[in-house]
Amino acid sequence: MDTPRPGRTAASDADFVVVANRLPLHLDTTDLDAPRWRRSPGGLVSALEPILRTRRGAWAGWAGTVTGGAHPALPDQDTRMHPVPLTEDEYRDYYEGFSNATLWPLFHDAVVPPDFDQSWWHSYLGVNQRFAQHAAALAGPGATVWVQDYQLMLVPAMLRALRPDVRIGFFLHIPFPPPELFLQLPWRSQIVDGLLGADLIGFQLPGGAENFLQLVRRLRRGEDVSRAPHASVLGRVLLRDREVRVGAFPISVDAAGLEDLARSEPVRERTRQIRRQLGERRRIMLGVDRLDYTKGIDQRLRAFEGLLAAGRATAQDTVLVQIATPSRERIGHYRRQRARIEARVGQINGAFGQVGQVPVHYLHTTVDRSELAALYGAADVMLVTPLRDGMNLVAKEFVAARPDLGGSLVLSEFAGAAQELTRALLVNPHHPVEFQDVMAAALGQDETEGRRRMRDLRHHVRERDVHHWAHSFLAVLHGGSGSVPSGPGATPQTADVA
Ligand code: GDG
Repeated sequence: MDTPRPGRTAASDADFVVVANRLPLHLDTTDLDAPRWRRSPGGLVSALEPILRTRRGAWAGWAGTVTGGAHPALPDQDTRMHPVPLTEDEYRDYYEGFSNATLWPLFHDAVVPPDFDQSWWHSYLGVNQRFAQHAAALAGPGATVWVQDYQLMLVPAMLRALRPDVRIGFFLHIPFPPPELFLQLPWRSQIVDGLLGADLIGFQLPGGAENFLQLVRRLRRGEDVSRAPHASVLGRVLLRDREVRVGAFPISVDAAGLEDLARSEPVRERTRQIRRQLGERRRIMLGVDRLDYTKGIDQRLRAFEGLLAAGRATAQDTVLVQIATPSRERIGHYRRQRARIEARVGQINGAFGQVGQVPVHYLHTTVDRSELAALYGAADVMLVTPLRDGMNLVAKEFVAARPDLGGSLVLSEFAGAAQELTRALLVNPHHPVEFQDVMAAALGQDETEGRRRMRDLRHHVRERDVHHWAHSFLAVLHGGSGSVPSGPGATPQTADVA
């Protein structure tokens, strides 16, 4: 008999619940009198949607507005979506503060100094508790709950306290830092205890999983931590009453979907148009990033400036298109980063451009998915050069969008993707001379060699797509070893994840 528990309602019948900071929907308030829900497509949602559909699924997350007022009803096809409200203060303290000015920089090598603030921590605690309550209310008896990312690291333990019957997975999308960095965090033990509420903790890379296991050994001496690598699982933490598995599950993209888009006639026509507009004979370099200090946009611009200054490229023969998507704009480090980048673009165009021909096209905007695919198709060189990145989906999207085998990928060693995409041209973005050399090598790459590399990269991305990622995580969460057959034909393993 199913006994009522705190936070549960009569409607709590979902078999599979995703808990993420954001819903894959947002409220479009362009018309303030008639706000409307719109879909925010992305890799995570395309991987999880089939599972949400075939099992009684639900997704709990913030809808992206702090209006506080009542939301309009969700469209019929989206009734599995459950908005978790945030107040204006929580947005500032939990989201901009603790999540993005404490955890984000700390977990990215402290590229900028993290701020530690007690009131942000309190807000993080309160919001995590609310997410745990929503998840507890949605989950049916014995359901599977998959918690996503650094904003919600306390949810696994909070949820377990409310609902010991559910199976809990946690996946971290950003890097997990070495213990000596993590230990700076004043609330380090609470975060580790929060994560250990899960049955399976997934990281992007084996290195992140190893960092976490080492940390647990240091912080919780009584516990038995064993390293027992088997497929995706790298180790286990034996708690008094249960076991937590720790593994690496590199995320990926909807490769088939992107390839279809890239092959569509409107996208191909737009690619040709972009090439004509930028100059048929010019080589096109492309960067696509959220405007974040971890993405290395500034270093990339400086390397390009170096090439121009040395005469290894000119505005007549080369152009760099940089899409910088607006992100976290109220946070000081982000505002300063934007100012630095825009000043650098002005400087480069001022020094090396001429009327009608500038070397850098900088767009501080979000473009739609088709435009993005067309840009990927137009690029001779894709520059993905973060200083630190959990994975980096842009690198994998570029590869998926090049069925013509054209274009070369310059990829930072410090992106998680570099561990898989070893046939890219790898670069240390901190090394200005090497950066310029690799850029020049990519611009001058022999076509046959480029096609060979692209074929290998594509083989990898198509085999290890986002469906493979979701199914291998869920297979381990349900007791498997994590070795799921890969490739487009191997998609839904619903028997495995049921
Ligand atoms: C975190 C981790 C990890 C960007 N501009 C536009 C646009 N995008 C899309 C890209 C890509 C996504 O945003 C960015 O993904 P990344 O992986 O590059 O970076 P983060 O946002 O930092 O993501 C990262 C990821 O989580 C997943 O686990 O890989 O390491 O930091 O999909 O295409 N999309 C459209 N217009 C744009 O202007 N349509």
